[in-house]
Amino acid sequence: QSGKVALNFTPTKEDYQKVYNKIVEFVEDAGDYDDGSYGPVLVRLAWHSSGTYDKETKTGGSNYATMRFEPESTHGANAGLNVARDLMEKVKQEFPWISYGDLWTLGGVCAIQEMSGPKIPWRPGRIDGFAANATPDGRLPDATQGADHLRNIFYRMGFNDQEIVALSGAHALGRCHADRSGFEGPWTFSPTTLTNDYYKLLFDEKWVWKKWNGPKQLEDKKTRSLMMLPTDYVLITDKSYKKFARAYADNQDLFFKDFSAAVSRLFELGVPESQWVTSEPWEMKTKEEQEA
Ligand code: CCH
Repeated sequence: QSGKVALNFTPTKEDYQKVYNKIVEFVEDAGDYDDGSYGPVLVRLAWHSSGTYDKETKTGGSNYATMRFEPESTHGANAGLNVARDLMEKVKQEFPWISYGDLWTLGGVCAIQEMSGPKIPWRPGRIDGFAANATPDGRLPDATQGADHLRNIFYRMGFNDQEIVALSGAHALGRCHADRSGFEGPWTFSPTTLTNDYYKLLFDEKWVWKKWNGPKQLEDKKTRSLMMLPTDYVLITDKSYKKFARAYADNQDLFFKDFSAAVSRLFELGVPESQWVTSEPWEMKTKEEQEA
């Protein structure tokens, strides 16, 4: 699994594009899994591997891919991400020269772009670390909490309110699983396509507390088939968050632009400048662009 890989060549952008294309194959070959795509869970893996960053101590982040190690791999927040890590392991078998941090973040980039999202500028340079680099539990957000908790967590990574709201739009994708987080259900009607529907639904639907034995979550009164976490709902109750949520609900292009910038930065957290192989991040080509 770890061990040194003899680098008898310097990978180029084309080599990383080959990895990207292999990830596309695996994402699409999901059969009955969830909504027919591994895309959302790959986005969650990339985010949880990056979102442990602490700007004060400069620890955590995507550099060392420490989620490979216990106890980080078994932190409650990471429940279910073994699915995504196992999938990426298959890609790693074919491209043993790529670091896990580069592979996981490229997986997130690929998933977002292939699910109709914006281009996410990305560059390689992360290195594999050790179990000693693993981060303590509690660095990722707790969905049962409120606006101040989100600020504590995301300010620690170096993000502001606007970026918190933009990043949260990733919840247009995927769903909650009772056997992973305890929560249940998707946020939108199109969980494998990135849109600004997450913000639109927050404003347009009436959200009521779900009556069930699980953790506190909201459901849309009309269809009762969609969900919001307590931390999602604060985006329209907190005054500062709300103005950005409104702007993204009204303008998908603005959301895509801000989402792209924030995600690109998120995936680079914790990587020393000297490690990047290029000063300008790359735009990887989508499958569609290569077929055109
Ligand atoms: Fe998230 N997220 N997330 N999230 N998340 C969950 C699922 C996804 C929080 C809690 C949860 C971001 C921010 C937050 C995704 C991307 C992002 C789940 C369900 C919980 C709980 C897990 C399960 O049961 O499978 C909280 C709290 C925050 C606070 O801000 C950010 C930022 C991103 C990415 C930029 C994606 C995608 C999913 C769906 C995963 C899947 O398997 O479908």
